[in-house]
Order: sequence, then C-alpha cells, then structure tokens
Amino acid sequence: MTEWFEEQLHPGVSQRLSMDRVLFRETTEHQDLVIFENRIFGRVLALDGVVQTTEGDEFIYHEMLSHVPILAHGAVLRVLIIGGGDGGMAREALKHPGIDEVTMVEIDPSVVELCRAHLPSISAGAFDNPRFKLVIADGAKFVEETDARWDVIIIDSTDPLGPGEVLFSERFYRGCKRCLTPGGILVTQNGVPYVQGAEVTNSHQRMSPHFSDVWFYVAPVPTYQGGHMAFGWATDQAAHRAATASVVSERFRRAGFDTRYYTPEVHVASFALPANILKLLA
Ligand code: AG3
Repeated sequence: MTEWFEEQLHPGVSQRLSMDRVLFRETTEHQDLVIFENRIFGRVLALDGVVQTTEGDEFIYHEMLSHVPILAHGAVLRVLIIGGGDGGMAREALKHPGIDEVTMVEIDPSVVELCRAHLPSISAGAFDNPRFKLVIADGAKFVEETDARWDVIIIDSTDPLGPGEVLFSERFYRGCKRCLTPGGILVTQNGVPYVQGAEVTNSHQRMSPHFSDVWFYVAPVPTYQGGHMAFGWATDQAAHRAATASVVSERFRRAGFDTRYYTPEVHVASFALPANILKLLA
C-alpha cells in the first residue's frame, strides 16, 4: 500500500504526495525531518510536516531567490544565506564567478548532513566549494553580532512556525540591515500570498522602518501549494529594482551559466504584482 505524505500547512486544505520510497526519517534536535521519493517530484525534503524542497521544482525557487538580487545589484562580492540547509541556494549563488564568498548560517546541522547524504543533487558540490563557508548558528543572533558585511542577504527559511518564526520579525530585519553593505539587498522567502497573505503584510510592515525600498516579487513553485510564492525585497537603493532587462541580461551573459526558470525578462516581470497581492502591502 502506498504511504502518503500529507501537508496541512493551511487550515482547510491539504496537499498529499505519495512516498514511493522513504529514504530517511528522523526527529532532529530542532525539527522532524523526512526525505522521500515521489514519482513526479523526485526526492522531497519535508520539515515538521511541510515540503521544503523537491528535486523536481527546486530550481524555480532557488534561481529566483538568488539570481534576481545578485544580478539586480550587479557588483556582488559576498552573499549571506540564512537557513538554506539543503544547499540549493548556495549552489546557485556560487554560479556567479564574481562572488568571492558565500556564507550560509543554518541552525540545524543535521539538515545539512542529511541533505548531503540523501539529496546530493540539490547542493551539487556547493558544500565542498572553497568559496563556501558554513556557520552552524541561530541566524537571528548571528545578524545581530557579526562584524562582517554582505552585499546580498538571502533568507531561505521555513514558514513562520517553529525555528523559522524569528526570521520574520522586525528585530531580525533590523539585524539584516546592519549586516548589509551600502546599497545591499535583502530577499526573503515570504510564503504563498493566496493562503498566507498575512506574511506579506507583516513583512512589509516590519521591513519598512529599516529600508527605503520594500517590495515583493513572485514566482509559482508547484509544491508550495496555492499559486505564486512571494519573495520579499528590501534595500536602500531603489535603482536595483528598476534594473532593466537589457542591463540584467548583459550581467547574466557575463556570468556565463544557464538557468532553467530565470531569464532577464522573467526577472523584470516578477516585480509586477497582481492586484490581490498589491492589496496586501500595508
Ligand atoms: N524553504 C521554503 C519553504 C516554504 C514552504 N512553505 C509553503 N509551502 N508555504 C525552502 C527551503 C529550500 N532551500
């Protein structure tokens, strides 16, 4: 009999994926973790009952949350990832030859170890890249204490439940601002607005005191049920969001790698918000 993984993240709806093969299941110090194989999405990582990433659709999320800020900025040397234990975000950021260092601050070392063992296609060697630095720490504390600075900060978090909750607080956004170089960009995983609209409203309110340009951009990620996912965007350099497809395209060409979802045209278009999402901006 097929065993099903059932995600009940939103009251009143659920998403089920067949667990065609369970590769690993464990309760770590921080969360409940399962890695299984599904015939449509390939290997799937779920934490505390919520799908975090799948081999099938991770490219949309990881490409959009890395290449949009990096290519909009145009001169990124250092990237900080908060969360991101599966390594997919680090993999994408490291594709930019101009980036000297990618630091990833993950709270749960077992996510990194287990993804390295059972989901190696996601990190694809990123953890062994000499430009990659892993810090096992609480990201919220880290941004308040470190003396280092980054040009782009990517929040690759879970939803605002459990260990991920502080990563949606005003205090955390203030910490991120503190660690950005002038004109640096903060981007965040900000939920699926159709079913998690309050996350957009809250993050917009909580980022606005610290940044002059706060916005969202969108992409649909099939296993993040409910339509578009929203990504938060915060910077003091308004010109970054206005970077045109031709400017971005020249930077992308120079970076010299291929993508599966990201294109310069999609980059620019992703900042156009549908009316129902615009309405969530306070
Ligand atoms: N973290 C984002 C998970 C969001 C899932 N939530 C949801 N369906 N609303 C992904 C980690 C990938 N590196």
